Amino acid sequence: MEMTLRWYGSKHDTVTLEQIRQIPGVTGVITMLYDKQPGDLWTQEEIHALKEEVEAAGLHIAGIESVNVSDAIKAGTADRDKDIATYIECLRNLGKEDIHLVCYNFMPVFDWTRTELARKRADGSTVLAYTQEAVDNLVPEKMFDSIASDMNGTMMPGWEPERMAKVKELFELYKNIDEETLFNNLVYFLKAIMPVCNEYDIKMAIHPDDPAWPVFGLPRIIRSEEKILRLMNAVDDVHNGVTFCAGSYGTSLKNDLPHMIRALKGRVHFAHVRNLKFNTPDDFEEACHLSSDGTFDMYEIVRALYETGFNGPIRPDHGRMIWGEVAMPGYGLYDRALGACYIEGLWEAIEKAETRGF
Ligand code: DNO
Repeated sequence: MEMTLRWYGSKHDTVTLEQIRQIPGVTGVITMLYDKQPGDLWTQEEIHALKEEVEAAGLHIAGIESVNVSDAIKAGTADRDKDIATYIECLRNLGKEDIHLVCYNFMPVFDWTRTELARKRADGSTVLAYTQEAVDNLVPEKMFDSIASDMNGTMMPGWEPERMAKVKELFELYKNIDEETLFNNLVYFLKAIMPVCNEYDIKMAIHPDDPAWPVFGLPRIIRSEEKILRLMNAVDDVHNGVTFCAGSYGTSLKNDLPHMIRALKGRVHFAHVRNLKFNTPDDFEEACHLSSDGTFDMYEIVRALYETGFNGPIRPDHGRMIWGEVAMPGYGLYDRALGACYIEGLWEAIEKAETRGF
């Protein structure tokens, strides 16, 4: 595995490449062209410039999160083939720049959904949190306003103001799309892009729906072992793979995370490792990465990755806001750096126990 950190680019991130380089064990970043809208072309020159900037800081691009998929592709409208052609061009340009991992999601309208971005915990840190009750009491158009004020002056991924201005229109677009149609649209998209992925050895890694159930009546299809395996079988190519996001699949306590990792052996290309603390099954908050602080057994999650031969990038995921840091909620430096070291410690202990035979 390679330890990495997500970085939003020098224009948007409060964390610098120089700081990332000093986190023990971190050698790569997961990044993107943050100003691109879904459906935009990423030129080779733009990708090259980003790559040079990262490499000048002594790091490398370990993967892209995300080349976002347009609503035309997700909803299967008349424009989808045009957008797929552009997506293929983006992949080709990434491949030419020697980038071989692309994370994406297939969630309609909203990317990940949290109802609080700064819930205060007993130790004074603040974290992202979710309660089903809050979602049930909110009209979808107000969702953006309700979180915009907590973004600490940053732009949250998946919550770009341009997109949110069109929320009503987007809901209209998905009015007649059920889970089966969305699934078929995803398969259509994957089948169309597999040739370029094979040509350039680009591993596509779908991010699960977060939370792992339908919100605001929108269909959500990547949320359980059964559903993700169905997708793996529908397009049975190693380039059709998975971002195993523990915190997203883990929102449903029915998901047995280590079991899922084992079931997906060979298809997990990227891992987001983080912990959640459930107060009730409908109310959870994002803990620090340690097992003892949350609900998941992080040792078992890392062990399942190790035992299935996972050799892609891992990134610590959302961190708490601690030590007075002001950053994009979930994406500050300090707590994610602590998370990276903790995961590295687990990995080293598991690896040494395995190779030394105790
Ligand atoms: C949130 C992230 C997601 C993720 C996308 C992948 O913090 O995990 O926004 O990057 O769903 O496309």
